[in-house]
Amino acid sequence: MTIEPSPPSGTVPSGSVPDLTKLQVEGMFEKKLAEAFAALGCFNLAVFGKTGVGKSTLVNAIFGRDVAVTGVGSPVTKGLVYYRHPDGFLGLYDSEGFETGTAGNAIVEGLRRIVADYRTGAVDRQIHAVWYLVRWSDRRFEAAQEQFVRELADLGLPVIVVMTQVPSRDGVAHPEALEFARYIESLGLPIRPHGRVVVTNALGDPFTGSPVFGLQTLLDDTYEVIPEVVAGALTAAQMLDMSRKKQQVATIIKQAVVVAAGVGATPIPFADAALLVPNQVTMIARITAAYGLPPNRSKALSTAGAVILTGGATMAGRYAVTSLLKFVPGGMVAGSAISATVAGALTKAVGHAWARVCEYSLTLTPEARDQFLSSPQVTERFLSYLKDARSART
Ligand SMILES: Nc1nc2c(ncn2[C@@H]2O[C@H](COP(=O)(O)OP(=O)(O)OP(=O)(O)O)[C@@H](O)[C@H]2O)c(=O)[nH]1
Ligand SMILES: [Mg+2]
Repeated sequence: MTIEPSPPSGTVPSGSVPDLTKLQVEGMFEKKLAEAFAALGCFNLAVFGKTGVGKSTLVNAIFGRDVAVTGVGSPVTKGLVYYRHPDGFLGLYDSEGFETGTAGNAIVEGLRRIVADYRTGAVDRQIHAVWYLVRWSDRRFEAAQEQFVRELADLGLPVIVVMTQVPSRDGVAHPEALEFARYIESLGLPIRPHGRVVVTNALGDPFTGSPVFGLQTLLDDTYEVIPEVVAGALTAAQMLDMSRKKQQVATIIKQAVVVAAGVGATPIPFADAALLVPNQVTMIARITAAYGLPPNRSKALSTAGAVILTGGATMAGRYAVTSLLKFVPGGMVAGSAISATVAGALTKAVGHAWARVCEYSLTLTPEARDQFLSSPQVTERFLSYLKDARSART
C-alpha cells in the first residue's frame, strides 16, 4: 500500500534542506535501529534450583520464550551454561540442576570468575540477578541449598528465592507452601530485595484448577535488585508486563515531541519537512527496541518505516512527513509552514501509531510476528492507527 501524495498547497518558498529519498531514510532506520538495540545492553539472569523445580517453565512464563532452547549456549563450568538469546538483550545462566555438592562448588567457582571478570571489564555477561528456585512439594530446604544461597550472596549477587509450582484456591496459596516459605525466611538468608520468598505458580493446572500467580511480584522484585542500566533490556525482554513497556515508550515519545517542537520553533516550510525525519526515525527505532521486537527483523522494519515517513516508494522525499500532516489538527493549513505545535503533534501521532503496531505484533506468536513484521501489513496497520487517532479526536 502506498500513501497517496497530498502535497500541501503551501506558498512558503522551498528551503535549502535536501529531500530524503526512501533509500536514505531506510539507511537511517537501519543505523538507528542498530543503535537503539545496542543501547539496551543485555540483562543477564542466573536461574538455579534442583532438576524439575520449574526453571525453564518460569523463564518461559516471564520471557515468553525458552532461552535455553532458542539461545546459543556456551559452557561456563561443569553444570553451568550461559545462553544468549538471539535477540541479544537477554542472557541466561542455567545450572542444569546440579547446584549442591561438588558440582555446586564448581558452579560457585564459575560464578566467582564471572563476577571477577566484571571488575576487569567483561561486563556483557555480568549476572544482574539470581533466581533460586525451591519446589514447594519438596518441603525440605537442605543445608547445602542454604549454603549455596549464602555463597551467591557473598559474591555480591542479589538472590531472589522463589517457591515454585504452588497450588492455590480462591486467591489463597496452599497453606503448607506458605508455611514452608515462612520457614525459609526464618533462616535469616540474605534474600533480596525484602527478605521474603516469592511464592509462584508458572503454569496453570486445569485438573486442580490452580491458576498462574506470583509472576508479577517476581518481576517487580527483579527490577528492584538490578542496576538501572539494564532495566531497559529487562523491559524489552520480559513479556509479562506490557505496562512497563508502555511506560518506557511514553517517555521516548515525550522526548521526541520536545525535540520536534524545538525543530519547529522556527516554522518549517513544507518543502523542508525532511528536517523532522531524523528525530522521528530515532523515536521509531527506540520504540521498536523498547518493546523488544526481534532485531533480526530490523531490515524489514527499516523498509516499512521509510515507506511511512516518505509517503511511499514512488515518491521522492519532497513530501516526506508532509503526507502524514493530514492526520494532525492544523497540519494541512494551506499556505502555512509546520509550526512547533504541529511538528510536536505529528511526532506524537506517529509515535503512538507505531507503538500500537508494536503492541499488535506482540500479541502474535513468534512465527506470525516475524511474518507480520516483514510484510506490507506493517504500514497498513500504522496508517489505520493514525486514522483511528484522528477520528477519535473529531
Ligand atoms: N503446575 C505447574 N507445573 C510446573 C510448574 N513449573 C514446572 N512445572 C512442570 O514441572 C516439570 C519440570 O519443569 P521444568 O521447567 O522443565 O523444570 P527445570 O527446573 O527446567 O528442570 P531441568 O531443566 O531438568 O533442571 C514440567 O513438567 C513442568 O510442566 C508450575 O509452576 N506449575
Ligand atoms: Mg530446564
